Amino acid sequence: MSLTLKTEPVGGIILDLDGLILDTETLCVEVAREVVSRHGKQLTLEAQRVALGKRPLECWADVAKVLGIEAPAEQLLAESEPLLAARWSDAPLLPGALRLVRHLAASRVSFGVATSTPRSTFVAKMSRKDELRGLLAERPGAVVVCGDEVDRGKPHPDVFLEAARRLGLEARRCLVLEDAPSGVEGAAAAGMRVVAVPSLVGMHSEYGTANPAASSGVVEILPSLLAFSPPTYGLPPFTDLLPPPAAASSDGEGGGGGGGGGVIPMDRVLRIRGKVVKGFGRGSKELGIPTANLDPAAVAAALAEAVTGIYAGWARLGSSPEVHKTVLSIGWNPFFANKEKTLEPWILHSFGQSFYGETLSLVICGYVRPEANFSSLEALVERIHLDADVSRAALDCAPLAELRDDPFLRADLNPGSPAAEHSAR
Ligand code: ADP
Ligand code: RBF
Ligand code: MG
Repeated sequence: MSLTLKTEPVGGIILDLDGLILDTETLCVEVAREVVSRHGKQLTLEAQRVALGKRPLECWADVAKVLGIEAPAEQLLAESEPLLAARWSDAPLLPGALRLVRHLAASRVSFGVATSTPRSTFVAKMSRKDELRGLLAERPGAVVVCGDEVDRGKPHPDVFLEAARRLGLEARRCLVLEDAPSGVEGAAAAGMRVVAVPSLVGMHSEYGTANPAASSGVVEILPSLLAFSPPTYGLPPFTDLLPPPAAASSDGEGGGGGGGGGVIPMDRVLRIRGKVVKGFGRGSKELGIPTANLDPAAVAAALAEAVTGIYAGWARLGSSPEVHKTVLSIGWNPFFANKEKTLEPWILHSFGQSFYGETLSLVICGYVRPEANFSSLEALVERIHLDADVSRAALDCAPLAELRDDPFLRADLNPGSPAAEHSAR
């Protein structure tokens, strides 16, 4: 993998749809489980991996081959279609997707979509996504190339080459954003550079030396679209970062990694309430940074929904009226190579004593940066302090500042109150 821009400036962006913009993978996996179980099989990760990103019939051919199902792919596809048709419009947007598309449109960067999805399914997927549909498909000059509009599907380059042609761009000036190995391979075969944003846990290794075909065009691997920074490719920076550049303190440089030095306000705020439990016991001891671990049941939904990274938010402990700023990490803590995904808030307040067993309420509203590895404990600690600085400043800015008064934090802590709750702002 090379981080150089290579020779050509980026002239435009080609986006994949499924697994990059829309979380259709969860839905497809559920339906695929149901269909293969009718044929006496269990869906494996390997079957998911090979099928990912391809056109529907080719997905089923791969799944049948990997699992040894004798029924023809056409039949499996026909079985899956009614199960999926009713659900396409429910597929959630992935974190950072709408923000990126809004930004590309507003800053007049050429962009289009190259998807394996057939046109009729694309329409179904967009049916309740009015803003996204407007930006992707209904804007003057919009380019959406669907899987049934080209001869060969991914991992062939056809869909990408057609998107470039319609955008009026040479392949070498296109940057492709893709989650699936088949898509990365197709984009590389088209002679394009690729930012890989893996959608399946553990797929990072796909883009290393283990799979050269899927790696040749990869210039960067990101945990989510929230970590994408357009200036890396000579494109205009996001304008929603907090604190706004003019208001940033002079010593705040290097704070955020979420696209260039600031905190990204989240479209979907996460609200969590749970009891504080014992963690790894190394926060205070090894780092001098205590992190309050919550009861696993209380954080399960947030762990499933949130992409890994460092976040900012508001915290309230027990029935105390005070609401404090907090910074937290959600992920695998690469420095410590944890085996479980955790959510660990460092509350930016001196309590003077521990508070195990108390109820902690959290409103998580800003994305700071992706998780990282560090060459030393000192470097990790220094970075966490920078995260705290940038989060403190960002939480003083609208729209994060208002969330200090979020009703979820104000709710009286009676036994009937929900343990966790998610809602759009
Ligand atoms: P553990 O691994 O058990 O979580 P830590 O060393 O990370 O232990 O310390 C976290 C504990 O320290 C919390 O559960 C809480 O009881 C206490 N604590 C004290 N001050 C803070 C703070 N500002 N933020 C988070 N936890 C704190
Ligand atoms: N651990 C990492 O391995 N990489 C990180 O980038 C990282 N960032 C963190 C940022 C914040 C704000 C906090 C509170 C923790 C972070 N940690 C990170 C987690 C740290 O390793 C964790 O608190 C310890 O493992 C203690 O359990
Ligand atoms: Mg801890």
